[in-house]
Amino acid sequence: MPDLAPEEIRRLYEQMVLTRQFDERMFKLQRQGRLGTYPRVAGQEGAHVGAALALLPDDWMVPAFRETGALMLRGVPMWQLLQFWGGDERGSGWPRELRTLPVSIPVGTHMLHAVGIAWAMKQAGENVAVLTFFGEGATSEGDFSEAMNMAGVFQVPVVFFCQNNQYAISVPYTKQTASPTVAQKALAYGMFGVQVDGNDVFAVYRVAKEALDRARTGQEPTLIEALTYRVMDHTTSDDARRYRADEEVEPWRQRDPIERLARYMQAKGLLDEAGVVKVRDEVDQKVAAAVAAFEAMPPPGPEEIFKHVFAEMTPQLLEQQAELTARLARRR
Ligand SMILES: Cc1ncc(C[n+]2csc(CCOP(=O)(O)OP(=O)(O)O)c2C)c(N)n1
Ligand SMILES: [Mg+2]
Repeated sequence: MPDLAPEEIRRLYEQMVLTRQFDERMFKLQRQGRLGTYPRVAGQEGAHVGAALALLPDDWMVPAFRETGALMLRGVPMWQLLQFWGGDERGSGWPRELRTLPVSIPVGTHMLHAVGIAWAMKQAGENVAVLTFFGEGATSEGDFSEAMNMAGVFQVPVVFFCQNNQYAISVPYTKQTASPTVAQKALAYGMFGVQVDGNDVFAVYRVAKEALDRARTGQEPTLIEALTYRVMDHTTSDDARRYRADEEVEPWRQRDPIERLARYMQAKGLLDEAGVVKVRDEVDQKVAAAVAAFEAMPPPGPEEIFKHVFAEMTPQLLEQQAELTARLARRR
């Protein structure tokens, strides 16, 4: 057991339930046509929330796309995540002080950014660590190899956190790699690799904390493989029943990380039936408030298309922007 006070365990539980219910709501909103494609995280909260819990405020987080709970724990507002998955560019503009990069849809490319940030932090003499998330499928990308290699050679304070959920869309682990584990890939790059039960939030928190401490104090990178399972479809555009049987999924549902945490807390007298209902109701209200805030926001104006594309706009684009703004002003 890691060193967590009862109050911290209760907050962790609330955070995981919040992640689950928000994820569920995102799915429903997508089905109502109010959001775009969304990758569900249900069943993987133990892995990514547990890891993000070990971050300190000055550390950096570089996510992939299946870490909704980690982003929320880091302080990204729910309304902004709704904006992002609703296709609104403003949804990735979260506060810079969160030291959290935007969602990366391109598989694996962000791992290089994580190494770059870690290297920069080392150069600057800042004792902070970088935590980057990715799936097991991403470890077959060249970017993974380049990022791992550079981190090993330059000994930068980065923690590579793989949520091995057994699938990359329809491709199962055994068709993805001949390596028996993801963790052992660390060896080839001269770094420490560790495998952990990704549905045990305490175990994840402990290994992530150890790795982040090692990064901060010893400037050593680590690869963590959290074993978990994608109980849902790949995204809302997928139907996993077309390539896997219910019998395969069911045992993983039994290992649900939130249920496991709740059972532990009940055994320790930290949670009872009334507590479960209370948390669910409070979380429901938070999610409802976030959805209401999201829906009350006016859509971005057409002139917004010029933003977030170039660091410095070209003279021609500036001219086009002025023209469009003038035309819109005339119409309004
Ligand atoms: C560079 C790139 N190639 C392909 C895709 C299409 N794609 C999206 S998710 C995905 C599978 C990713 O699997 P994994 O890394 O295991 O993450 P998971 O979806 O299981 O969380 C693929 C191939 C993409 N987004 N980017
Ligand atoms: Mg995967």
